[in-house]
Amino acid sequence: MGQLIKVCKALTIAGSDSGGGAGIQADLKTFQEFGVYGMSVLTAVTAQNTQGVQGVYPVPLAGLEQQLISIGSDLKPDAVKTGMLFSGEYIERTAYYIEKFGWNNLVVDPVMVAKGGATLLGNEALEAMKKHMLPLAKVITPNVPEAEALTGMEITNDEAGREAARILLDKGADCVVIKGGHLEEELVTDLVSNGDKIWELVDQRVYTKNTHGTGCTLSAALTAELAYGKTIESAVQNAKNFIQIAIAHGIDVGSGHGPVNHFAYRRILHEQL
Ligand code: PXL
Repeated sequence: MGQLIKVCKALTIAGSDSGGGAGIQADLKTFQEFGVYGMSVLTAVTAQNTQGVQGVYPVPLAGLEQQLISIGSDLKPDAVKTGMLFSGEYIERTAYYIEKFGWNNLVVDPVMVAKGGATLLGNEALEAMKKHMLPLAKVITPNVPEAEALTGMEITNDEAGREAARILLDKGADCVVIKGGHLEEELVTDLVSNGDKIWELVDQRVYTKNTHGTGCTLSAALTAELAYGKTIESAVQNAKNFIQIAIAHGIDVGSGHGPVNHFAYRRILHEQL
């Protein structure tokens, strides 16, 4: 049998989470749920479970570069996302190849700290993120602490969020999604701005400890939607719907923060959960 439909392809450039909830595991699971062919370039391996991060082991720089070249010289991703990039040097090299291969359907999830506080990006890397990665981004998806780190301003209310979004657009991203999950309000409001307009995605907060992989999963869903050629407006809304259901049906494994449920959306749509 031949190919039934046009296959869309998405690439994640990120770290591995041995626990399976975040990082490339979350990204590939999410791509699969959206019916998108997933590819991965690993930056680092983390030893991790629901209790936290026990170790971070970067892939040698030459290995990172060769993976990028292997993908770029053969497979043409329709959309690309970055997650944990480990260091300023890794960011600079990754940005170089993203630009070289013309991967302009790019979602940058500026991952800095894991839940529980483990550092996934060195402090020195902040400047590299601003200088090399933000100008290439179609969408950047910081949470509030990440948006604060990238803008140098405190974000405690809607007004400040809008100002931070403006600053991030000025740094070169085409669209900014500032995720409101860290603000501890009853309604979670994500602020989206593309320069022409600002809008909000609002949903009920789900009170659960099983939220591991939330950021990775949202940005992977967004990437999958962009791989299909969806507009930013519908891509961010569909990604939000996907993550809301994934959080609401979080998986209670391990003794710490369990992962969000990557298959919940499909099972709710098509089957019983
Ligand atoms: O959610 C951020 C994140 C990204 N990438 C990897 C992670 C985590 C959080 O734990 O482990 C590999």
